[in-house]
Amino acid sequence: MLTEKQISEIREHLDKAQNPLFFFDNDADGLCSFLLLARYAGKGKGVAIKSFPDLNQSYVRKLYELKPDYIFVLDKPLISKDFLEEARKLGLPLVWIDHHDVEIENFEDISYYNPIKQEKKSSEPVTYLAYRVSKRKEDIWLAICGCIGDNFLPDFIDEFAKKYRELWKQDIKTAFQALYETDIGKITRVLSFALKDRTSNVVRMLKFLLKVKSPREILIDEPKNHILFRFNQVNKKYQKLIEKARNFVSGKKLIYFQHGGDLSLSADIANELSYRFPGKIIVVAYMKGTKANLSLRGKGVKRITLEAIKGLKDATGGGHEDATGAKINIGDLSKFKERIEELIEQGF
Ligand SMILES: [Mn+2]
Repeated sequence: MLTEKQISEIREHLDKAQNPLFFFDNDADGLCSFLLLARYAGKGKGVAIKSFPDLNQSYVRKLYELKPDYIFVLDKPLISKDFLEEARKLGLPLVWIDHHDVEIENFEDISYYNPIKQEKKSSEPVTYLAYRVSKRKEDIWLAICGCIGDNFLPDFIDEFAKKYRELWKQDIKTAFQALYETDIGKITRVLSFALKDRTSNVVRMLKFLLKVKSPREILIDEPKNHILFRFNQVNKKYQKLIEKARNFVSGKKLIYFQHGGDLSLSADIANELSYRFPGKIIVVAYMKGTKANLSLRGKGVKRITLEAIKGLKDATGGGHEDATGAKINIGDLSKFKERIEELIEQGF
């Protein structure tokens, strides 16, 4: 948990910035963190980060294009050296808010906030921290979206449920239950899928979401609602993949599924499988070019992930205790899968 002092420091940075640029992870938590902070500040631009695992050098050009006076990086565990150097060269203050369990170098000129540094068991998503910073009650629904998208049910859930009864259901006990069974969950999935669109459409979506007054607007089924239109497009592909993935469920503890195509849906598929099939270890691979992007879910899956990528060439991986991502060469995929099977067998 960040202290009140840290929260007000972040607020001060936002107040000071004239033209902040927010780089955020390309998922519901990243997006909602950005929206909460930018809606509070009433200024600034957002860029979704598609590079993995780090915010890489390809984003340097955004600094020249958008000419910010402040950089905020949200929900991203790593920033490449080149990017940091460039930000430094331009004299831009950098505020980095994250919640992944990573060791990062201590740079004096970077304001780094991560609740895990105080308390290993901390698991609040960045959205939760951003909501503590912004404290805008009218944005509570965005705070809920970012939190449940990251499998976290925040302490202000009852307040939300009271205010938006029609977006909630009785007897919701877990974050993922909310994600898959309620209308606020559907809104979260809409936001997440709408990020998987052409850059120009994403920019348009961000503009809309910076202004939108009510969550209900997102679910209005009309032609000009491009966000919902995109969701329905992606969701069609997604549902087919989920159906396929279900065929790989067996008596074994591991559910392994891989897919290709133009859209990476591995994190979304892995999340839903982990909800539908509790107690399993889930591995979903998205194959693109020579690389496989992996999403893993399950109890203690971080240890398994790190062990399984050991020694594989150019492999990276990490994340949270029970939810990780990794990137490996496709040539190593079958070895990786074998290792995972062995590790599960050994009760690693
Ligand atoms: Mn994220």
